[in-house]
Amino acid sequence: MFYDDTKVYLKAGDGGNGCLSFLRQKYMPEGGPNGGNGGKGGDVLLVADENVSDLRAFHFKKHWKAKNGEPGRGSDQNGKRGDFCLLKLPLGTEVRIEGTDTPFCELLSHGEEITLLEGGKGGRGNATFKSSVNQTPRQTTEGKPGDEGNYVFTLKTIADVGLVGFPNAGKSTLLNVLSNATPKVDSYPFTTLVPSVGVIDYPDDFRTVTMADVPGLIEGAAENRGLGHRFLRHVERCRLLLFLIDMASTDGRDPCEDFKHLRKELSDYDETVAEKPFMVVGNKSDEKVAVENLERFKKEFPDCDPLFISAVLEDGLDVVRREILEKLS
Ligand SMILES: Nc1nc2c(ncn2[C@@H]2O[C@H](COP(=O)(O)OP(=O)(O)OP(=O)(O)O)[C@@H](O)[C@H]2O)c(=O)[nH]1
Ligand SMILES: [Mg+2]
Repeated sequence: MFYDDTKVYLKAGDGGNGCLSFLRQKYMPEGGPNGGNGGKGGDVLLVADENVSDLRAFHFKKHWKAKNGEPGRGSDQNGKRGDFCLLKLPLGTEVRIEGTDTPFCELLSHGEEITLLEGGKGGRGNATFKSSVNQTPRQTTEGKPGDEGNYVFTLKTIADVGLVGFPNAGKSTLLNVLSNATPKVDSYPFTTLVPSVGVIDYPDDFRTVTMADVPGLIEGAAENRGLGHRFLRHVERCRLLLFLIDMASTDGRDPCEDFKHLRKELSDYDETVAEKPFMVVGNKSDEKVAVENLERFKKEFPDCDPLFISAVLEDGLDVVRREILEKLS
């Protein structure tokens, strides 16, 4: 299983109460006030960690609390600060307050840290109330409660290019031959169930580009057919979409219809995703029927200018690599 969204309840620590105390020593009947302050409650911190791949930790444990500050004690001892609670989140996590639509914050680069909830302030001990007119104050204050709230974490993969296509179009095969990633390839639909990201190396340009393989889309994904379209959140951050079209009519499908359906599913999901820059690549050029289909496709979508490749034979990949770089720069 891959966990890419979850709800959590988070609570920062309460501040410790201030202490009411007076010095009591032999031969010092009038010892002054010596109640210490309460410690501050621990904060709830979020940190982006590249070693965390999904949100499973928060799926199985939904309540996370930082420690309370300790109360102050006599002899002017201040209470200890409460320990913070540090949540390690995968890169690309978006944090929302439950019930709101706008992201509260997002964690994009390794090591980025955010204080989400502040621990409550510690209360004042009576020693702090001592003044020239009040030598024996009996006042103290209570510690303040720590912030709390219900939050939604959503993981949105970070990659430059997102692969979009029907199941079995060859998306994983293409990522395998273009990048260092090794997603599973097989002839049944929905082989890919979790997004994976590969790095495409351009040694001559001293550059790398990241590409995300996401599960296949089908017509009606917006109405939850197939795996639904929730996986499209993993192309939301991509700057370029690569539509991979099966030109060999595998499973009796039609490449022109496929392309129309893919575009419609994207619009149904989110107009801003549908309007992203894109390129079209026809796959399976090694199959006979692919050539005819390509011609038909070009006639139907004259502005598209699809590239034509065979991912298994690794034919035509150089042009794809070049076009990706051009479209990204
Ligand atoms: N003939 C031919 N078959 C290909 C080509 N590329 C991929 N295939 C085959 O198509 C099938 C599906 O390939 P995948 O890479 O798993 O397809 P996918 O788009 O990742 O599929 P899902 O993960 O199910 O969405 C496999 O049997 C591949 O061997 C190609 O260029 N030519
Ligand atoms: Mg796949």
